[in-house]
Amino acid sequence: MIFEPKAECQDPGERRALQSARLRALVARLADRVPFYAEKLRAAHVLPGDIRGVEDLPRLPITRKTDLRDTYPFGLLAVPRRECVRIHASSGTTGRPTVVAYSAADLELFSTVVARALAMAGAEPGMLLHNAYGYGLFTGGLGLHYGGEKLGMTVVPVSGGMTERQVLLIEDLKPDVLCCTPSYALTLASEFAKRRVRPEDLSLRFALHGAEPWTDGMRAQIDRGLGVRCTNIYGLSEIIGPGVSNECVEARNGSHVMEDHFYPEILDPATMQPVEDGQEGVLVLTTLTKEALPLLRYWTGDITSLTRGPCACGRTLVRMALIKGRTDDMLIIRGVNVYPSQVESVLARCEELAPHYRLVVTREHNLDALEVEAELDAAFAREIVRETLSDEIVEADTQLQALRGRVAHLLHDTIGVSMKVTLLPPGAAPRSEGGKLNRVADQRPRP
Ligand code: DLL
Repeated sequence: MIFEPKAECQDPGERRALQSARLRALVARLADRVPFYAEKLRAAHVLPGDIRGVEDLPRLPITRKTDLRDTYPFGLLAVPRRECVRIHASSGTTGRPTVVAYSAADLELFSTVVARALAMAGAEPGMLLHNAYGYGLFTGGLGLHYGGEKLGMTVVPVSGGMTERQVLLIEDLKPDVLCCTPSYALTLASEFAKRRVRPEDLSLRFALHGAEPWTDGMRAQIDRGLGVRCTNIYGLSEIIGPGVSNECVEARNGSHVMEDHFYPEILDPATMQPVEDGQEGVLVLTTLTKEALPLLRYWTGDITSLTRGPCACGRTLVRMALIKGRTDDMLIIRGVNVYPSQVESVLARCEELAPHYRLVVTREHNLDALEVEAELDAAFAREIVRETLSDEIVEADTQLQALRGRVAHLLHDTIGVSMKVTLLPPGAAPRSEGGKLNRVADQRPRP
């Protein structure tokens, strides 16, 4: 089902006219209400009346996370703080969180775009939603909650963590739809496997995963492990939270961006110029309709590409590829750019490995070195142990060595840099306990 067919299936030319009108109004409002932007526009020699439409976006200044930090907590608001009805925040890796604020109209927009996302993922009014995103300052829990209610679903506000209770509620309440981080979906799948609950006996049919990068390899594991057809949900607090884009369950071939509200551009990080459709670069988003905290050309740091054209679901909204990583995730290993998601895709091709791993970055003689700790698949490990017990230790060891060599070879061939591969016993790699999972241990000395 399509939640807002008129907007989601609009003729692209008509939509562009709407986006342009909204952009003109936005620039005028920012110049008028937000001193930070008034100053930025002046410095860029742009008068609000100069902007004809989205084709003029490259003339407008970029907004970065540091701008939000520098004006912390409420310096970028375009309405008085008392007109805001909710605050969220995203915890950065260091220092203060980034604080964002919503007017009543913004919350309405938030639940509308999440309702659209849920419908894209296969959800329908009357279905039961098991919401395992964290409630609180994080936008995931409350975002999916109000979106689910808006679509007409029955929402179970479980929040993250306490896996025992999650599993019990899924077995007893029989939800149709699950939402949580992809890494936590794997935790839930292995908990069901431990209890010998077969995926086909679970009530779940659809699942929305996001808030952290994942790959098609992980998607296959989740589909199989939970008996669902899962889709990608993308978003960030600064823009609204979840619901900036979502894959449709029909095609699962790129996430439809709610581009009538959030205008996407892809920029080459070296030249800062827009790239062609299909080319990778950094996603930059402009909020076309937000009231309290509108942002011009926000640099997400997320690497993806855009595709236009007809989609099996009938929507005309532009699609973005799965996020490859963030510019600040990128590791430079002996001159080669490596994203954790590339390593993950390679590991997913080896059936002797589980979808759990850790990357350890160290520095030796001024060169970065990458060690991949890949966890053995439990069934494969059992097989090896059986062989060991039957006095075929040499054989088992040879198998492991061969596997290590094959994985290292595959990584080198695909990514173009050699990495040390260590095999971990089942259960040894970090698991998600509900929130975002950090799979990279950076042990390089701090500059
Ligand atoms: O993670 C919002 C969200 C909640 C999205 C629930 C999806 C589901 P922040 O905490 O502000 O907001 O983190 C935003 O997380 O810039 C990306 O780097 C990453 N991210 C979010 N969704 C995805 C995704 C929420 N589907 C940051 N794939 C973003 C890859 C994602 N990375």
